[in-house]
Amino acid sequence: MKHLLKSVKILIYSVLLVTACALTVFAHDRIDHKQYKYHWNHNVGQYARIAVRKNVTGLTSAEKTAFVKAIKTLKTTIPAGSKLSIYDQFVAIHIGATRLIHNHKGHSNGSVQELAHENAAFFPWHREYIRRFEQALQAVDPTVTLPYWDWTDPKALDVIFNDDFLGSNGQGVTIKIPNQGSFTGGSVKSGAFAAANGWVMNPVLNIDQDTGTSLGTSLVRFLQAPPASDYPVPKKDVERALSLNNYSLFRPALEGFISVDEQGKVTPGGFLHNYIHGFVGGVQIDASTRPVKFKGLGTMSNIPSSPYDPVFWLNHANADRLWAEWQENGHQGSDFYPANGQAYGHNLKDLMWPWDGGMSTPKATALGDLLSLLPNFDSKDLVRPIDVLNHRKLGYTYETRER
Ligand SMILES: [Cu+2]
Repeated sequence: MKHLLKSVKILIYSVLLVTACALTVFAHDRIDHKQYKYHWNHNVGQYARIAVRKNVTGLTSAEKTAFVKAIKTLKTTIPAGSKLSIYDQFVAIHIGATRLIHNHKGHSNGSVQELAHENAAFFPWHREYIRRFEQALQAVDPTVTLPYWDWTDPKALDVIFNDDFLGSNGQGVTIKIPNQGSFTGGSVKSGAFAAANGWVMNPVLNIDQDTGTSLGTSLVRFLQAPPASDYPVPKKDVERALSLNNYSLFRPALEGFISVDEQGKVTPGGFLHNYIHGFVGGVQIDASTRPVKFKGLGTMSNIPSSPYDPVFWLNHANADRLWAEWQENGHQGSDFYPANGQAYGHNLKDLMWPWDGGMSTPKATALGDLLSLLPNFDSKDLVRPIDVLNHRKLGYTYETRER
């Protein structure tokens, strides 16, 4: 039974992840949102201080309040000429990155490509993306940094999913899972991220990639519904991923598409970062069909619009922290990132949309043209994986890297 459950888990997460990521990016080279101004520069000397990202379980209640307040400010601040708030622009960027069409010579075959997931650029793209989000938060409140969710920390659940922070599980929907019982989820009804308290998602951005239909305007969670119910993640699972020396194995292991045992045997599935998406959002299995069908239930399970659940930033800060740890533990620099042989955008010196000077464009969704919702990207705001290999040069670090 345990084995069966494990393979089901694996299948679920495979499906979940393939459909899960999308993004839209905007140039942050210089953003002027009336009272909030910030300037992006890769030169760390531009910053008065280095941002230290902390374990979420170590935040004071004042720090938690400041983080939530800064997020809510981005959600309600609409830059001049924009149809979207700053927060919604970040969501749109994530969606766009999951569905790019390349415009430039030699790559313009019209097919839709994933930039931010399922390939090498998963780590560098998200490093740049969440750092820009952190800077947007700091433009509101300079004391805020992104907390990380250490998946092996048993205390993290109570801290994160609490009405004094990111809100609790969703309510109002009961799902019956064969042999497991009944589980509750639905829209989040209390705390700062309830619709009633102003956390209303853009229905055109919150779209189900499979059906092309809108997933609505409320944050939805099915926390800890089987099969993604085990917590905490065993420390040995993380350590095993960190012990892999080859980026081409380390990346899919930590992103969570495979696990690799001590003998080097690879098992496909949904682990670590991917598992956490399903753990919060919930996934459903229809075992009566062949092949078995899997369906994401909540916001975190729909990868493209998953940044609408603020826990997204904590999950990705942890993935980034573990990449930084791996890098500083003997895998530093460009020798540990693929120079070539990957799809465009994923090689060491490829440009990553939206910081690519117009080389790629996100494909329109069934609900509309994403690009028309996004700001113009500065043609001089260019970022390649090689530019972000050293996180310290981006002006931040993790408390676990400073001990
Ligand atoms: Cu993710």
